[in-house]
Amino acid sequence: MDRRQFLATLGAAALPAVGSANALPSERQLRWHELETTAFLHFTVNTFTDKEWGYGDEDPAIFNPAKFDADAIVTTLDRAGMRGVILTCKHHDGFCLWPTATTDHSVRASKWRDGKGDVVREIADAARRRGLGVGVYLSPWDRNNAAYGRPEYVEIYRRQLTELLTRYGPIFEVWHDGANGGDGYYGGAREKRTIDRNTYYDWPGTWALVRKLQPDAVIFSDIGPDIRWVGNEKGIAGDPCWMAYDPVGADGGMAGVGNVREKDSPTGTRHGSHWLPPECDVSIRPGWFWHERENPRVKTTRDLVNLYFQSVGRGANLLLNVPPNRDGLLSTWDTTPLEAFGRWRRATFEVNHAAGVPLKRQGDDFTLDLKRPAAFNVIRVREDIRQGQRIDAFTIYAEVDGNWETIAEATSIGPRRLFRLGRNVTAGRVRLRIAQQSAKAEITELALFAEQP
Ligand code: FUL
Repeated sequence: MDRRQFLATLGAAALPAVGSANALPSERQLRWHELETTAFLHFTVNTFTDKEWGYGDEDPAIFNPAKFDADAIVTTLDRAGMRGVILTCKHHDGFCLWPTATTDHSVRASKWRDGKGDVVREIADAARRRGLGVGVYLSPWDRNNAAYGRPEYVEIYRRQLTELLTRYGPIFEVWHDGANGGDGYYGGAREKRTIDRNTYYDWPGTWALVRKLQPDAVIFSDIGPDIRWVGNEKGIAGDPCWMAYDPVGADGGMAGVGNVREKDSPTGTRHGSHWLPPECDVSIRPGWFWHERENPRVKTTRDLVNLYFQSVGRGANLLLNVPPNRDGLLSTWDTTPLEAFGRWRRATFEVNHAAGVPLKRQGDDFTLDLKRPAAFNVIRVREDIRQGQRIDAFTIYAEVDGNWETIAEATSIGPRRLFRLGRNVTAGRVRLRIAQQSAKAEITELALFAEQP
């Protein structure tokens, strides 16, 4: 079964007719769009060895985050406005952060909590206590496992996934990265193992397992089937940003996980046949794991705000990585800009000057009549994505002192589009005019905010 055949098994809600110019989102994708920002936690033996990719021969005893506090971590993420948390349950080094029955290479063999701990459980419970979704990252590439490269490993991978999807309650997202194969420890073989990225893992079989165990979870990979990689690790979506995407492989052939022409991914495919919205994964630090030397290089609040506009502001979701340190806590280097980002968001989006004001439609014009002029410098627009992404171009005008001025102009909207005007506009009437659309579109929100410091 290839990707197209697999997608065909998902049913009508997830899949418009192949070749349709108007791909539609599934209910699980619609729920995901509402999250806007989620957090990534990269945490494993690498945190203790100062590596980004562990070889697979790490002694599990080194994993000992003595002050690990899932509630403290999740509280910070919540304050930053993150609505979900995706944990690296297993990275390429193969060390499992939960007591799996599939390998001895896990927290069970560590010193942490005398081998009785379970990082996945503690993060999942803490996330649920604060109302955040729980997601799992399970690296397909496993540099520890002796069976890697043989068919048995794919069965082990699925058993690991089954444990994660049956023991920890509802999972909102399952994340499969595209780094695959190469040299590793592999149970002591210490050799290079190459796999065929398109066939080895039988991804459709794994996705079917996820659907069976967690039907509400979205599945992320370079090619979906629900959420696509945005094609860069900078946290930046394309402009325009189309939710539909028909990926092709790096060489122009069939696409697969770890085999996609990434320059197409930020923008997607206008009139593509599948709704496959982008997720922008980026780390708050240069690396994905915590390294002391990178402490002074943590992104600033200003960087995070810019990223928010370049990802969420273009209709994508932002997946921001914040790596716990060797104590098992987030460092104040990270929590300070994160909490400030959260404050900025709450303050900026608290007052919508258009709240309660009807958005009147006349032809392709949507007008807000504020009665009393309001000052704003951020605009949020949404189109009704339940009927697909229909708008190709639009302009926003404001009536300032009796004159209509153009204040913003863009192409795609989708689930949302944010504008940072860079100046304050005081207007009594604001109008959005659709300049081009593939079918009659509906604007569901035109909101006006004043950015707070
Ligand atoms: C990639 C991995 O190789 C990186 O280490 C990181 O986990 C990133 C999110 O995905 O494929």
